[in-house]
This record gives sequence, structure tokens and C-alpha cells, in this order.
Amino acid sequence: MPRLTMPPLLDTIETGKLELVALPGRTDFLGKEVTPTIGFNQPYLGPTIRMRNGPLAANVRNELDWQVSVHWHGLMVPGEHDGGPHLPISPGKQWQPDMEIRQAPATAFYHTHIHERTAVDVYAGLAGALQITDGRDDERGLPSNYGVDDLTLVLQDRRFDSQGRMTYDLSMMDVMHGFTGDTMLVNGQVGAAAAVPKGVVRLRFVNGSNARIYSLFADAGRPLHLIATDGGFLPAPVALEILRLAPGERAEVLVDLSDGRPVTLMSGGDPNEGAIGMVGRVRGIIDQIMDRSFVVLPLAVDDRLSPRITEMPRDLGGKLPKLNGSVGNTRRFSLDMGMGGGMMGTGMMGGLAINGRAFDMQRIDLEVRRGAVERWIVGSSMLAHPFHIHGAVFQVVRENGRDPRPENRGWKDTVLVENETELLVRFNHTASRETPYMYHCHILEHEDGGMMGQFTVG
Ligand SMILES: [Cu+2]
Repeated sequence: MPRLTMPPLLDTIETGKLELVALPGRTDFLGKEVTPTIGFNQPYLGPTIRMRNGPLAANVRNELDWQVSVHWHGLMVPGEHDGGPHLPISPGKQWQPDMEIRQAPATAFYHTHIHERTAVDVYAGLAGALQITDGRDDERGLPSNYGVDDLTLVLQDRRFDSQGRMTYDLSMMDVMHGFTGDTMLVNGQVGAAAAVPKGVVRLRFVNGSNARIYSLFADAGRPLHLIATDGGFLPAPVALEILRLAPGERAEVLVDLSDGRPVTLMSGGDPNEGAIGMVGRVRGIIDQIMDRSFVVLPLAVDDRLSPRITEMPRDLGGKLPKLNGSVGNTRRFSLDMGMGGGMMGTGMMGGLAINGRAFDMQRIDLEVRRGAVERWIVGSSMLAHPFHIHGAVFQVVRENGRDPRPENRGWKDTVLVENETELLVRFNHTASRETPYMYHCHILEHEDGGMMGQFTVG
């Protein structure tokens, strides 16, 4: 079994500079035929960008023949630096946002975000992981040795043809449910295993899949100790049996391998996948009857690596969100799939919308006051949708009438909406009419199909 490798680390801490180039490439995923792919600074995916608070001068060059952008998913930067659909980089051109990073340590994500091209271009490779660090992980007792005891894991699922070429042929079902593949990729690698020291290991998950919702667990009942959500650290580790991770979400967990035994990371089936997604409400029962679980990544202990951390930390220093004090507007969002007549022919594509309206680049859907906390109630009548808001972090208050799942109690910027989810959202960063922020479903086929809106903050 090949050994899992990390994306190259692009550390901006000394230089305060970040150079990315969107490039065409060729990638041999299965040891058979090569697939034309795209990536940042390499043939497929991009480096892990490490940054800390302070000025960061980015320079993104586009060497592809079509427009791309770089959305910093999870970075709290103003709309003009956010890299959304209004900030395309034309072929041969560059984009140079002079950013100021000021936020808690976290694992984030970056990817192209051109309207109606996001799904196909992220699928082909234009995405990567990002980490904001404050250099104080030793004080927290956390593993921080990149690629040794601190692993970045970009999770993606893909399909391949009989020649071994990666394919992206969308059926009506794929548009409807989002595209799911039958082959698991971690950091662009198929069938690899991680080798780690005999101690506590940190896993930074980035769900970079177009649509797949993972229900991650370790075999033999070993817990995953959740230490950070999208927006950063929890106060203390929380032991989970299952960690659900929808597209666009990130989570950091610790796994204890100090007994030397290997661990296999697995995932349960995707609640939206195939015919099962159509009967959504009873999927829990179906999962019990039909085991749809699969291997995400085996972890084996390598005795040559000396463990640095051998105990679970107690105090991570994070704070849970408590935004209840000063809530302004309440807004309702329904994530629509245009059923009822819309299923036939091209009507279905037009059915993907929010509050009955498909995304329109020319229409500002909302105007939010800077500094406001708003109550956003997001509902779905069909399938589960990961709802992402640009330039803001939120507290999940209620999920389907209950307290939020444990993995949704920290600061979030993306959350999976099944029936109804209530959020308190804090808007601290500005976005103009020229470069508004987006809110959207992070199933990329849904986003491209129109399940997106845009707003200003000022
Ligand atoms: Cu969706």
C-alpha cells in the first residue's frame, strides 16, 4: 500500500507573501492512464497554505485558458479579497489581494468559485487546504509537526473509466443529488495509508468533495476527539463516535495510537446518494439494514517516528459561540429543488434556487449592516444541503428542533441543513455591491445550478 503524502507546505509566515499559479497538469491516479487535471502550483490540488495573523500579500496567476478565482473559504476578509464569482482572473492575468489576516487559528479551504464552473473546476483539481496558526500549539499540547503527527486530509470522491481516467459526466441524477464517486481520494491519492508515530495524532479534515457527505468513524470503536470546527478550537476535546462532515466543512480531530495498534478511518453512506436520498427521512433505517460504509484512510504506526504528544490535551483555549444577546433581523431561507413539474427536461436545472429564486450575478439579495448579529433560519424540504456563508461565522442554535449535534456547537461557516437549522450569524466584515459575499449550498452542482444568493455588508 503506498504511503500517504501531504500536499506541499506553503508557509507564508516568514515572508508574508503567497504565490499561487493555476496550472494545467496531467495526473496518473490509478497507475494506468493519465487524466488531464488542474491545480495550484502543481498538476492536481494545491499546497497547504500556512499563515498567521498580519498582512498577507497574495499573488494569484492564471495560466489556464478560462477564468478562475480563488475563494478563501473560512478566511474572514472583505468582499473585495474574498475571491468569489465577481473576482474572476482572466487567462494570463493575475489577482493581487493585499490581505490582513485577523482571526483565531483554524483549518480552512481555498478553491475556484466562478459561477457555473465551480463544480467542474474543483473536481478537476482547483482546491487546497489552508491553516491559520498562532504558533502556540505546544502550549495547548497539540501535535503540530506537518505530515508527521499533524496530517492534512483533503477528502474527495471521484469516478474513473475503465482506462483509469478520472471522469465527470453528469447525469440528471448527479445534478439532482450532487455528484458522488465510487473511489476515495485523500490528498489526490487512491488507496494510500498514513504512517504515524505511536502517540496522539491530529487529523485536519477538509471535505473537498463536490457533494459527498461523510460520516467519519474509526474502526474498533475508537473515538475521534474533536478539537476544532470550521472557525477554530473548542474549549476542550469532545469524544465522538461519528463525525459528520459535509462539503465545505472542516474539522480537526485527535486519534490516540499510543497502544501501537493500527486504526482504519471509515465513513458511513451518504444520506443524499442514489435512490436512498429520495426517501431522505428514513435513511437512518436504511443505513442500519444496508451497510454502505467504506474505507477513507488506514493509519499504521511507524516505530521509527518518535511520538511528541502522548496524552490528550485538556484545555484548548477555544470558546463556544454565544451570540444570543443582541440579535437583529430574522431571515428565512428555503433551499429549493423545484420539484413538482420541474423534474422534466431542462426545467429541473432552473429548479435549484433559494427562496424560489435562482442565483443572478446582477441581483443583490440582501443588505446586512456591519456588526449585526442576525437570526437565519434555513430550511430544506428535499435532501440535505451544506449551507455556507462567506465572510461571516455563525452559531448553530437549533437543528431540526433540537440542540445542535456536538460537531456543530463550535464556530461554523458551513453547516448541513436537513429539515430546518437556525443560525445566529455575526457580520463583521464588509462587502460592496461590486464584490458581494455569497451564501449557498456547497453541493457544487447545486451551487452552479442556482442554489446561491449574494449580500452586501456595510
Ligand atoms: Cu444543495
